[in-house]
Amino acid sequence: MEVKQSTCNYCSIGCNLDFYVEDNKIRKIIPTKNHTVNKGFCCIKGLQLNRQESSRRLPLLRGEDGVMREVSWDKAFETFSSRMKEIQNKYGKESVAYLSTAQITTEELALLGFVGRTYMGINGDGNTRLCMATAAVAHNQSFGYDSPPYALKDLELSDTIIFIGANPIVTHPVLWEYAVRNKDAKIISIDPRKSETTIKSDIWIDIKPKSDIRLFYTLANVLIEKNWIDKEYIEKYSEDFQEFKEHVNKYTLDGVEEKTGISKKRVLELAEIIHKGKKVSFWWTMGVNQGYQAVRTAQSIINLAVMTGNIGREGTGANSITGQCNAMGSRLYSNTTCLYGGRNYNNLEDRKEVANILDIDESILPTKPTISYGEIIDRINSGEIKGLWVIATNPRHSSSDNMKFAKAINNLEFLVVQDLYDDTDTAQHCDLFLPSVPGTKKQGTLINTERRLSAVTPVLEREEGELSDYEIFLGIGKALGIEEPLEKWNTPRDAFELIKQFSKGMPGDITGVDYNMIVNSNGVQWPFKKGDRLIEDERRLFEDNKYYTPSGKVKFIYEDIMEIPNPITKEYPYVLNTGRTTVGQWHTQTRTSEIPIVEDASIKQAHLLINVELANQLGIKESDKIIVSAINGEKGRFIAKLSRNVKKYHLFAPIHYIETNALTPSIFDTYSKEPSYKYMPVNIKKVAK
Ligand SMILES: Nc1nc2c(c(=O)[nH]1)N[C@H]1C(S)=C(S)[C@@H](COP(=O)(O)OP(=O)(O)OC[C@H]3O[C@@H](n4cnc5c(=O)[nH]c(N)nc54)[C@H](O)[C@@H]3O)O[C@H]1N2
Ligand SMILES: Nc1nc2c(c(=O)[nH]1)N[C@H]1C(S)=C(S)[C@@H](COP(=O)(O)OP(=O)(O)OC[C@H]3O[C@@H](n4cnc5c(=O)[nH]c(N)nc54)[C@H](O)[C@@H]3O)O[C@H]1N2
Ligand code: SF4
Ligand SMILES: [Mo]
Repeated sequence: MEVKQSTCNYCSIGCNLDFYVEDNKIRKIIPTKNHTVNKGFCCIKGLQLNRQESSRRLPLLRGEDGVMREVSWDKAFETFSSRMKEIQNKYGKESVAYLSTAQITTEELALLGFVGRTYMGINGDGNTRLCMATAAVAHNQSFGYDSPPYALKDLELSDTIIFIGANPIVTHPVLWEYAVRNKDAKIISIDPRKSETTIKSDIWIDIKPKSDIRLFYTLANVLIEKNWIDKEYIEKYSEDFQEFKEHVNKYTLDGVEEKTGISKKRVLELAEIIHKGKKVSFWWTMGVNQGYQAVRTAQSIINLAVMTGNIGREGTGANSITGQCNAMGSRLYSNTTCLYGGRNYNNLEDRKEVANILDIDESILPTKPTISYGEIIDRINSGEIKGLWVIATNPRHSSSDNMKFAKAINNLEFLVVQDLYDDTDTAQHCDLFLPSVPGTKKQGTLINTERRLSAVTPVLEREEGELSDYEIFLGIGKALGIEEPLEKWNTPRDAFELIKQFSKGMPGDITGVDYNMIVNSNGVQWPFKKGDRLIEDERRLFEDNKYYTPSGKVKFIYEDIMEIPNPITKEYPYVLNTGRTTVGQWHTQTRTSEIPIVEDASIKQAHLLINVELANQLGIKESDKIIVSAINGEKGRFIAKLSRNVKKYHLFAPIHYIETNALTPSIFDTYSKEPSYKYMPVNIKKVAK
């Protein structure tokens, strides 16, 4: 049997797996032994990647009778091109847009950004906006570049690990293993819900939802008052600390309990734990990123790490954990929110350099970042956008306030969906369906949560007619008439070479990475410049205390705390929280519902965790049918699951069911435009029998 090593394309850990292949079938999958990242461990999703198969080989086109019929790839590309051009000619260039993903390879994202943003001249945003936009903006503003600073190994080296709005036991099980291997560390989990991770932590800080920023400003104030700060570090390597100090002065211990639910005593204890820790690391995910004041909350964590000197050393860091397999590839190389490589659309030098590399005229590069995911949906509903291309994401299910997307579908003249499956909640409504092969038949690069480039290697041969997303983008590009400029993009390997050139001189410089270095290997973290030698397998940033800001210093960034924009009311007295619930289920379940062992263990219907006491008060029993109504006017049917792990005022719905996002708000962070998925006033009612 042949054995081929490749990278799992579900979550951002980027586990490496050995695929045992015979007769073009995957017979067995085993986590790669001794791999730096997953050390012979992985989760159920990686072990079942053999189940991932496209539902069809050829595209489907909706006929005038409304029926979808198979067509040739040539016909599909030609139809895409003519329909999109027709719409652009009639309503203007920006009447077409795309929504993409962080679940395809970096090479594919770069090519999509070239065809879509540069040549079609359209807006295109990724589901990364729903996920990592907050961390990206926080990093850019504070560090001067979108740069998660850590190595996963820092979890093993830390003496105090603080998880904030992160549930890695469910969402990043391999990352949790790093924390578990560290027998000496104190683990603290800050989450309004008693999650799987808080149960296993030493301390649960049961914070009121969306009050993290208040807790962190108060902690900063206490640490300053007690002189528990690293003055030398602050003075030498940071800027704007004085102003920050004055800012947090007003966030005293008085009132902290009312705002955060955490008593003065516990805040003091937490301050002392941070002070006494020699290597304190902070790890945050969606409980922070998805909020109306999320960027400033993320920065309040960065500020704590910097002021206590817990950054740039082993076991420390203000560390944002990414979500999807290629969040970092999408953030830096999709040509959507920044020009390739984290460059600036307005910087003439950057523009010239990228145009040179691509051998095109600088003037055809986009001149500004894309409008956001939410704005694209709004513009469909206002009639400005008429053509939409959806790639490897399922917005009918996953977008916030998702009935808005349902309405948008009706407003579109042409909807194209490019996915593995033709029956996703979004694909069911499309006019043209473009099937891509799964990751097991692709070649390219993923960039994991610790900035590690790792190869996706085709473990299976493709059958006749099967195309990868890369080839679909090429096919579309050629049908649009982009011939010569695409000659530089013939293969994913060509794209990889272009990506390397985009990175030159940037903080994420990878000019020293030869593609062969990331195949059958431990991968390579960025930066890795030409001439660099791989001495250490696991590296963190800022060990030299130099940041990527113009001054070279890390910036203290802060702001007055906002009032909750959608507070609870008498009519909607409970807060709805949402998130992941099982290791086996992945987002909208299109992929993981293929896995029998996951299906057998999953609850089939949308359900809601309700505090036992509250349920008693409302006369709701286990598995009763209930109606949840939200302040946006939407309603949904759920099954009640009684739990002692949620507070009385707080309800929790898994995101894996389409009903949940009918109830999430159209409220976004000011700077990142990431949706505030985890806070929505709702009410519940038992369905009369
Ligand atoms: N099995 C599985 N794994 C996954 C995924 C999946 O779908 N399934 N998705 C992947 C992706 S793309 C992502 S982005 C990650 C997400 O990974 P996580 O962020 O770990 O997952 P979530 O469940 O969305 O949210 C984490 C926690 O935030 C808490 N929270 C809610 N509001 C607040 C608040 O105001 N403050 C604080 N401190 N906490 C709050 C929730 O109660 C929840 O326990 O998971 C990745 N891994
Ligand atoms: N209420 C609530 N909603 C949320 C969140 C939350 O915490 N709460 N989290 C948000 C976050 S962080 C995220 S990341 C989003 C995720 O939301 P989505 O991106 O909509 O979720 P997925 O189910 O992963 O959808 C990915 C799609 O890509 C397809 N696909 C997989 N591989 C490939 C490929 O190689 N090529 C192509 N063409 N298609 C492929 C899959 O079949 C699937 O249909 O959900 C967001 N929605
Ligand atoms: S989903 Fe994440 S943890 Fe599970 S095997 Fe894949 S990369 Fe590893
Ligand atoms: Mo995500």
